[in-house]
Amino acid sequence: MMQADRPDGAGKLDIEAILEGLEQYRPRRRGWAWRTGADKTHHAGPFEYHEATDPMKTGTPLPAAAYFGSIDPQPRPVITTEIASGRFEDDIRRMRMAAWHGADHLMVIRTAGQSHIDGLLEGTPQGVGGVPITRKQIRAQRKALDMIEDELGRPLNYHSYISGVAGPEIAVLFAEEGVNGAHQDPQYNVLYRNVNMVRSFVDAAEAKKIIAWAGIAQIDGAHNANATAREAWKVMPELIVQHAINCMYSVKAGVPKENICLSTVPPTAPPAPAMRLDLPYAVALRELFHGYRMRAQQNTKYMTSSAREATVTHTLNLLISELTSADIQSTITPDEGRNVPWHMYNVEGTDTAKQAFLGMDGLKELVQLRRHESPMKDSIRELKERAVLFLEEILETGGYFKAVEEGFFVDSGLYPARNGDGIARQIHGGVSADTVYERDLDYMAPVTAHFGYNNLEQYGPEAAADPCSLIDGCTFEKPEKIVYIDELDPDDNVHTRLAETAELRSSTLLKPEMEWQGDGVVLLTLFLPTDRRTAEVAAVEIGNRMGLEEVEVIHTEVMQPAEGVRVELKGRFNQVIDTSTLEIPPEEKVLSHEEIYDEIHRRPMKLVAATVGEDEHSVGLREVIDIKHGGLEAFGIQVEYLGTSVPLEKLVDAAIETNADGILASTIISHYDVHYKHMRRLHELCLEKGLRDRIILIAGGTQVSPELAREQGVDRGFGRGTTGLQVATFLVERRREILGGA
Ligand code: Z98
Repeated sequence: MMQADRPDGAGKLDIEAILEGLEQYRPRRRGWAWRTGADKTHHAGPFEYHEATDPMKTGTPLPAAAYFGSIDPQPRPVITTEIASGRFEDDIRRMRMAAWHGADHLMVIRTAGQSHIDGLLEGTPQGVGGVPITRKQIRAQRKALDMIEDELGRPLNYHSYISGVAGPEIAVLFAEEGVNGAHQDPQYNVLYRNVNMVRSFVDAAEAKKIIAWAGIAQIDGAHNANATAREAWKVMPELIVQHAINCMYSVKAGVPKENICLSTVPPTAPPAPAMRLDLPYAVALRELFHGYRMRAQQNTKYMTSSAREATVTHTLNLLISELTSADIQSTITPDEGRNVPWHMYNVEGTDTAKQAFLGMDGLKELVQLRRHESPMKDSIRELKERAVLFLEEILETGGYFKAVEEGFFVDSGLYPARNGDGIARQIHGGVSADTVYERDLDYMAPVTAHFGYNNLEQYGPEAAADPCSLIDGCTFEKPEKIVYIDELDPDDNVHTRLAETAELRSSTLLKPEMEWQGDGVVLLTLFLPTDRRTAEVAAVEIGNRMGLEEVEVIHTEVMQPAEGVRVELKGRFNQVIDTSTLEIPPEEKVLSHEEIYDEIHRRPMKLVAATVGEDEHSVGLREVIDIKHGGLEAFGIQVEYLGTSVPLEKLVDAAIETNADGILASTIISHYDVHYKHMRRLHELCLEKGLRDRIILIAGGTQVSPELAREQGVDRGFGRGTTGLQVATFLVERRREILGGA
């Protein structure tokens, strides 16, 4: 397998060491970081890039980079990965893997609906139903990301959600701990988490003040309407309205436009004619929300358990992102459709985005959107009109709260049509209803980034401008005032979890994992020539018989109803392998294609080749010679192919006549070790003719053992599966030994 060749990471992250001294750890910067260098033309290997950004110091290039000198150019948009394992200590390692592939926006999504939590949590409990985000987790992850930033030479944005009735407290926590991006949208709370609408908007104003102070980039929640509505492509006008409400509310609370990111989502997916529906929508958003940023998320509404299908939808979505210059590209991973939030899918999603953007570099110089011609023109105009009418109707109805009471939102009708299936909430209903009070006249809060009335005048102009000067700074200015609580629960915490897997980090024991260290999870792909239902049950039986535990079918796909089904299984391999007991042969080194090619062009090489004795099997030899699959010809090596069943004497004479550098003798038949006898004879003939010390002898064949071949006197034997690159490498290196020099 070819793998792009880059320096290895400097050892594994030491998770235990990261957890030490967290009490004193302070984030080293605040605020969001965009990629730099987008204004320059970049060069990588043989190519010029028109839409790239500054490269990283190291990283893991795309697989095909192996053909282009292991280049790893970085596209223009920030690339997001969502980490969802629920164990922050394992997520740290996953963040590093994704960041090495090019993700610079690490979004931590809790496995619990954190919006349901009405206060800050301390420690790192696993809890019931998942892990919420806590100060300890944030601090540990921010610390790890600071280390990974140094490794890569690029800032990494850390992100989570400011939602629920604890939203303002969470915002404070995020500002204190150097979180760089956050979802914040009061409409999300109202519609999906049934938080009281008045409370939600008041809280949002305070949270947004803090977001503004901390330079956090904000992502809204409009896309959730698409994910929730029954006929999701019909909610486009509403999506525009939701974006508009959160954008304007945020601007009024003081968040700069360039930190407000619309959470855009292409509303539909194939087999719908997705591009015709989704592209005009994306263009309309760009035009309406001039000056704001676009965070493009992949469509998740129409995602099944097929990773292939999800990847194609993602790629089509990336084309829209390219054409409309998305600023942040989310790579919600194909695992969404089948609930397997595994390391490799974070990396795959990141690579899909990087690959597609690099492949489309400069596309907009080549193609133009037919913006002002039908049907695009009409679609855009129609969408804008519907959205504006929607906003007007909200005003006529008596405002946003009234509209929510009347179920205007997440209705599956294409506005102005309504299906009456929207989400309706009541002004005095929901979580924390009627908990908003007008402030008393003497209300005073000595805090930074405070929203609303604050009776400070009596303390003079300095206090009015900087309320927390009254208490000698609050935790934003004086982080030493933060009360850091490590762990509260002696049993349910990160140290007990790590103790269970300590051996896997400190010994030669190895266990497969997909999500958490030592989980033992493996994925198997099978084809079963039967119907779907039988295949599902049979696959589990096969997994059980293979010794896997907790076997589960995670995907089936009918190839043909009677002929068979593709099944993907997950299960647990609950054993450890001790790598110290493995016999690991040294990896065969090959020279790069370029090095061989250059050398052959400086110092041409000629060979004669044939199948020898009575042997008519020429396919393997021809494959090694022919240019088609990267054989010797591909490097410029000249090969005189003499045919099949060629007597050894004739082969040696031909080598002498043509002044060849080497002989390739292919010998498949192995009865009575005839193949080895041929090799010995070949060696002897060359000795007799006095050319053995200057000719390279290579014997190949399916039954050839390299060691036994050497014993017969040839320079090298090649067995089954040999490639042209391996043979060319040997030829070049052997000739260097004979003639000297490189
Ligand atoms: C995304 N893949 O946006 P809970 N606030 C907003 C949200 O959109 C979300 C939450 C809070 C999606 C992730 N979004 C889904 C505006 C969630 C999360 O209630 O704790 O799950 O809040 O990238």
